[in-house]
Amino acid sequence: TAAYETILVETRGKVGLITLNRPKALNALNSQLVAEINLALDGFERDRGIGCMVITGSERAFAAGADIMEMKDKAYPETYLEDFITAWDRVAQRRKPIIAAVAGFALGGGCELAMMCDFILAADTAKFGQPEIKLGVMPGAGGTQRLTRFVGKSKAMEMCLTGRMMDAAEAERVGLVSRVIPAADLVDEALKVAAQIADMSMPSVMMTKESVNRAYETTLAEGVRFERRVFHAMFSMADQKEGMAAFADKRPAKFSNS
Ligand code: CO8
Repeated sequence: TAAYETILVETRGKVGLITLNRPKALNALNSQLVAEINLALDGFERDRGIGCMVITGSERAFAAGADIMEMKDKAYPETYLEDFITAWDRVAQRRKPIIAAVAGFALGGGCELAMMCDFILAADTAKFGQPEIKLGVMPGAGGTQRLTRFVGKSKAMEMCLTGRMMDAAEAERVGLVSRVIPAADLVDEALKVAAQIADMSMPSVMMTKESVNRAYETTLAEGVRFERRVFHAMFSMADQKEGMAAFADKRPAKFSNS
């Protein structure tokens, strides 16, 4: 069991829960925290008993961005040589689903981390923004790309150029978050949704995630072809037989992940 210093890592049944835990810096994402998230996700991905992960922060902040203190004195060759930020991409490359449960500030790298997850559940207190422009830089962990795909050019451009924050209601209206939940219920609701996903056939869940993500990587025709190949392949799975037999028998399905 690894000793984590910047996050809390728990399992709740078939769900892996990661709570960002640098309260004094509003969960600013330093390199240690990103490394620890990756380590925790590595463990959950290896664990056959885990079917879904949740990443959350505190009531006040999901994460107020990359750690400005850590990066302010970096020079260009250093950022290039250490491949600054590239480790973050590993969150987006995971095969099992990850839900971001966001309360309070999700700014800069915090907003980018939430967007790397598969969907975002927002507390009514959530505030999203890409304020890097105010620091004399710009988003560096996918913000200019992912925010634009979520909310369209006009709103993404305005937010990245001005640093304006979006509240939870606006974020839901424009499709950045899937749902808004009263802050007091956020983590319980995220764990409930994650448990629901973890009870499905895990190969079906992972293939579904892979297929939805294809929509962002290829043309419609190629994406639909990819989906059809995967769909046909599912008829080789015991879980397809079980899921459909259970429906016919009017009983709950019991999936074996095979
Ligand atoms: N980095 C480091 N420390 C931070 C950060 C941060 N991003 N955000 C807040 N803190 C610290 C503050 O310095 C303060 O520390 P201290 O108590 O020691 O002075 C503590 O957290 C509490 O913050 P505030 O006192 O400022 O709290 P307020 O409630 O007054 O304000 C805000 C809250 C509005 C969230 C404010 O803290 C703020 O504007 N924070 C910075 C937000 C920001 O600019 N984020 C973008 C960062 S840049 C970025 O993410 C680039 C991404 C590139 C990819 C990632 C590369 C690794």
